[in-house]
Order: sequence, then structure tokens, then C-alpha cells
Amino acid sequence: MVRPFSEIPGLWKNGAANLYNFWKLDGFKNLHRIMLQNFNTFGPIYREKVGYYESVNIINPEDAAILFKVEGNYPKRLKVEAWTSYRDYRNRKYGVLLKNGEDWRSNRVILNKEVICPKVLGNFVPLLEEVGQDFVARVHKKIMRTGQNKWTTDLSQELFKYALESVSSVLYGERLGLMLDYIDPEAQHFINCITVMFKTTTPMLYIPPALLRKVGAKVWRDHVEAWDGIFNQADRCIHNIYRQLRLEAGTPKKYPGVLASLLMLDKLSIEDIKASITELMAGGVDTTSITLLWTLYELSRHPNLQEELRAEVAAARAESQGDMLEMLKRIPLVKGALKETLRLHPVAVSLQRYITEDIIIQNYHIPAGTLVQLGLYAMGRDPKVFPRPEQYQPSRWLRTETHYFRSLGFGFGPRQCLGRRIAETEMQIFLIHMLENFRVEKERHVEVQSTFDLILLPEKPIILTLKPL
Ligand code: HEM
Ligand code: 2DC
Repeated sequence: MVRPFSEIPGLWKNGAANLYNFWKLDGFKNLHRIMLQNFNTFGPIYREKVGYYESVNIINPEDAAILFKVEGNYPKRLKVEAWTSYRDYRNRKYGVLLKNGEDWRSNRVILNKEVICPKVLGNFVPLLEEVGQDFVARVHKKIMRTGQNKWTTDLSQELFKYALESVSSVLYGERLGLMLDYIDPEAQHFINCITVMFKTTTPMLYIPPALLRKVGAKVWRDHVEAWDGIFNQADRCIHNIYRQLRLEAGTPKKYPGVLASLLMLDKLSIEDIKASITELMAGGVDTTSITLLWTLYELSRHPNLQEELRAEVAAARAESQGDMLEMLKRIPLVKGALKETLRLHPVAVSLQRYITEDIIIQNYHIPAGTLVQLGLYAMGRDPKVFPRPEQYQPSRWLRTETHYFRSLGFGFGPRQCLGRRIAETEMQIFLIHMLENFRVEKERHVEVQSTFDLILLPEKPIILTLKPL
């Protein structure tokens, strides 16, 4: 007998009371740990209502498979109202991140060809390769300046710049110059705005932005100011390319970047292109940089593994005679390391879909229209899903054990991360260069946990030491 929806365990009767408890537990910062705890209390499925936001939560890969098999052609994830409210407030178009239905699909299909299709990888690699080399040169210079043959630092600011430089070079086919000593203050402002934008989004997951706007709340004002900074900088970059393109008519000799390709293709309106390019630029900074920081942190804690990865990279370099595109095909353990990082330190605490048809999960009936969330952070740490989950083991992704609906860091299906190929390539190239040049070490015994600022971030600075090999 299939059990009814109303019997799913959990606390879903009093949204306001739950919001109060949530706030008392500092739930905003701890969302990932609270989800984990809920799965421990209620089992592999629970219902929840916090504030105005109601969902069914699942943790098993097999249940994720059920969810994603019915997602159809127009998958829809949780609407982040803070983000749509800003667009509505400022009269700006939604990009693919926020669109839904046919409008989303028609834009996404065109963007896929320019951003995520394997064919474009060859265009991205030389651009990303150059940024990777410049990053390494910059670190060598920093090490020289210390006079101690090593550099001990919190790398996060450097990684933000690396990530923005990488994504910009792919989008605009041009360098911003962020690997130099003196950088454009506007670019630094853009980076700061993204951090504020994510941080101020969190409370608005639970308290409607329309309400906060009406009472003139600071969090809403800060949020608007952050998006204004993001859009202004992206507008400047986009306008720049647009003008160049009009000046030099005719087909360019080298790959001109995603934006110019889209403009020349002439299949999306300029406003649609602007909206999605802005989202790609903003989505491409904290995500990859934090994932790289966590990876360096894990490698510093596992020196033997670090040597193994270095050996793999050296062999790949020799076999491919330096051809980066070839090299990327010969580094399975490096790729496993990135998957392992996203398992333990996912950027997204959950994946969500509004289901469009009734489904049965864990023998409960779930009606169409329900928001179902897969607890990605909780799944990554579940011993029933990943044996010895606390251990960082990139090789678990090489073995033949099942990977069925287990590698979901970038989401799944037609609505998965649009920046996935850029992110993966950028991160692989970064690790190749870092492993070839430096040993990464850490201070003794520091455990760093995650904190939730819409995306999961290290709760305190991660201090690492880089030594030239
Ligand atoms: C969506 C993760 C990097 C742009 C997503 C989603 C996840 C994700 C989980 C939701 C997918 C779903 O609902 O199935 C990550 C991770 C990254 C990363 C782990 C790096 C480690 C990037 C980068 C960009 C980007 C570098 C831009 C270049 C986007 C966009 C969407 C998205 C535009 C929305 C796509 C849509 O709704 O059609 N990402 N992301 N992401 N990401 Fe990423
Ligand atoms: C946050 O409960 C927790 O990739 C919420 O590059 C549910 C939720 C909904 C959408 C998720 C978000 C969470 C985390 C951040 C994600 C976002 C979709 C896209 C975004 C996963 C899990 C991200 C970081 C994008 C951001 C693009 C940018 C222009 C802001």
C-alpha cells in the first residue's frame, strides 16, 4: 500500500514556528547540518516548512533517479525570489538562471551550443591555459618576494581573481588583467558584490523580499546595491565587445569568445544575451574558486595523495607532449579529486525540482506541484551511499563501484549547471599547473567546516603554504 503524502514524517505544520526555531539554531548558517540532522531524525524522506517555503527532502541516489526521470523538458528548480525580485524591481530581463518554460528552453538550447557542448572545449582550453600559466607565475613572484622560498596565505582572494579572469577570458575572448599587481578597482568591486549578493540572498529564502522591500530592510538594500554593481560591471564588459565587433566587421581569425559568438549568431535578442552573459560572469567566480580552495586544503591534508596526483600529471604531460587538450584526457585521478571535493564540500547544499506529475518515493505518494529537494551535502556524507564518507579518496571515482546518481555536484539533466564545462576545464587546468609547480602544505590540525551563505563556504580562512618544487 502506498502511503499518503500527509504521512511523510517531518515538521511541516507550522511554518512560522519552524522559522523561529530555525533562526534560534542560527539555521541560516547551518542549513546543511540541519538537513543532515533531519535525515538522521526522520529517515530518508521528510517534509518541512520553514517560513513560506515548503518541501519534501530526499537523500538516496535511487530516489534522485526517480525525481530526475520525471523532470521532463522544462525542469524547474526552487525560485530564488530575491533574484527575480531584483530583476523585476530594476526592469531587467531574466537570463537562463531565472527563466522557466519555453522561454528558458529556447534560450538554453542556443547557449548550450556555445558554452557546454564538447565541441567548444577546444576553443576554451588555450584561453584557460594562459590564465593558469599566469597564476603560477604570479605565485612564483609572491614566493620570491617573501624571501623565504615559501608563501603562507589565505588564497581565497587570489582564487576569486583567477576564476573571474578565467570565465571572463572565455566569455569575452579578452583578458581583464587580474593576474597583475595593480588591478582594475571595478573588477575588485565586482568580486566583492558577488559575495554580498550571495550573503544577502540567504535570509530572503525565508522572508519574502517584497516584504523586506516594503519595510526598507537593510538586507534588501544591500542586495540591490550588490546586483547593481554586478550588472554595471557586466554591462561595461559587454558594451566593450559589442562596440569592437561593430568596428571590425568580418569574421575574426581567432576564437572571439562566447559573447561575440552569440552576437554574430544572431539567434537571441541582445537583451537575452546580456542577461545570460551577466549570470555566467557572476556564477563563475565563487563557485570554482571555493571548490579549488577546498581541493588544495584536502591535498595539503593528504601529502601522499598529492604526490600521486603529481605523478599522474607528469605522466600525462610526457605522453601528450604538452598538448593541453590531450593532457586533460589523461588525468582521471585529478578529475576524481574534483568530484571528491564536491562530494564533501558541494557548492549547492541541495538540488531541487518542482515535480510536474505525481510520483512515489519511499512508498509515499507525492503530488504534482511539490518542491522536492535532494540533500546533496547530506548524500555526500551518508555511509550507506559512500563507504567511509569522511575519507577523501579520489580513487573511489575510478573503481567500478556504482556511481549511479552519485556525482551530482553540477546538478543533472537539461537544467544542470550551464557553466559546467568551463568550471571543470578551468579547475583541471589550475590543478595541473599547481601540482607541477608547488607543494601545498597546511598548519597542523585545522579542521575547517562549511557555512551556508547561499552557497557553502569555508567557515573560517584556510591558510596554506606553497613551496616551489
Ligand atoms: C546552475 C553548481 C560553476 C553558471 C548550477 C546548479 C548547480 C551548479 C548545482 C543547479 C543545477 C540543477 O538545478 O540541476 C556549480 C558548481 C560549480 C559551478 C559546483 C563549480 C564548481 C559555474 C560556473 C558558471 C555557472 C563557472 C558560469 C560560467 C551556472 C548557471 C546555472 C547554474 C547559469 C543555471 C542554469 C539553468 O538554470 O539553466 N550550477 N556551478 N556555474 N550554474 Fe553552476
Ligand atoms: C541554495 O535552499 C539553497 O550555481 C536553497 O552559479 C535552494 C537553492 C536554490 C538554487 C541554487 C542555490 C540553493 C545554491 C546556488 C545555486 C542555485 C542555482 C544556481 C546557483 C546552485 C541550493 C549557482 C551558484 C549559480 C549562481 C549564478 C549567479 C548569477 C548568482
